[in-house]
Amino acid sequence: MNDSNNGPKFIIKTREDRIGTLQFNNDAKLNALNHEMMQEFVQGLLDLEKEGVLVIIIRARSGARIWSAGHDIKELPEPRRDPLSYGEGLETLLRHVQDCLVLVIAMVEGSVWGGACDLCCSCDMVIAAEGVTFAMTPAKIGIPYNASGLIHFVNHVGVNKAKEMFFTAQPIPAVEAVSNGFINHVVPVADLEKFTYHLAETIASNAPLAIRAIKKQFRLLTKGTLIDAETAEKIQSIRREVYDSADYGEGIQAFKEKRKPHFQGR
Ligand code: YXS
Repeated sequence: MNDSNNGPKFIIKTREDRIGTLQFNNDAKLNALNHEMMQEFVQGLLDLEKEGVLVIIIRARSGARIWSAGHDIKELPEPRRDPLSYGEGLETLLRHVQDCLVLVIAMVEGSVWGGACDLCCSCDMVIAAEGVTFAMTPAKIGIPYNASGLIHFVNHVGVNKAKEMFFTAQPIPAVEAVSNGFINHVVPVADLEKFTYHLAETIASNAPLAIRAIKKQFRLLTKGTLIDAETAEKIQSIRREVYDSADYGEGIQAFKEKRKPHFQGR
């Protein structure tokens, strides 16, 4: 935790000239994204924007075994409440990253789980150290994920690879992630920081207004295909059946009790 008693507890915000850095600071819980941490993260993005940085780098501490274990499972809502609704912490965080006026780069060391993979997808670029893995695990826990999240993955890796990530919930290695377009570069861990900050400086040396306008256009163009109201309602009812189910509660309970879940399909 940060020393100062009233500063952020779970995020370390630093700035060097035009490059800002937000570092996860929740090692005891493998940088699992709890609500307080996500709020601090969003505040850090907004503060760095106000301070006039041109690029923000998101990272864990150097040498981290796990970059982030994803959403804090113990803070997921009880059954009958959408765990990924528009106003929930993770969704709000992902939109802030995508709507941030400056470029956001994920610098990844260690393994990445669940919603933290979507956080990487929501960044403008991802630079990973060799040995990094990405595991998309909602199906392991019983979570129906959500449409905007699925679009992130389809945009990055295409429908087939996105299905494989979600249906198997297995970690994919960085070398595969870079070949299918999920990440931009894989570098030796010793070069990760130098490579990422050099890339950030290169971007920061270009025209900020043009970069901002291009980022905004990418955001609008990658929101996914327009769907009619009925389809939107159908998607919501498909998802509701899952987070209303006994399986959803069982997945979370099994994690808390450190045992394999027994899904009944109801
Ligand atoms: O037992 P203690 O109290 O020491 O705590 C343990 C874990 O409970 C805790 N921890 C977490 N707590 C809350 N939320 C998490 N996501 C989370 N992950 C870990 O950290 C302490 C050490 O964990 P442990 O003993 O399992 O460490 P390990 O080295 O044996 O295994 C590391 C992992 C990451 C492989 C393992 O912890 C794990 O599988 N964690 C869950 C990863 C995951 O499925 N994340 C997705 C969360 S849900 C989410 O992000 C979205 C809603 S969704 O699913 O839709 O994508």
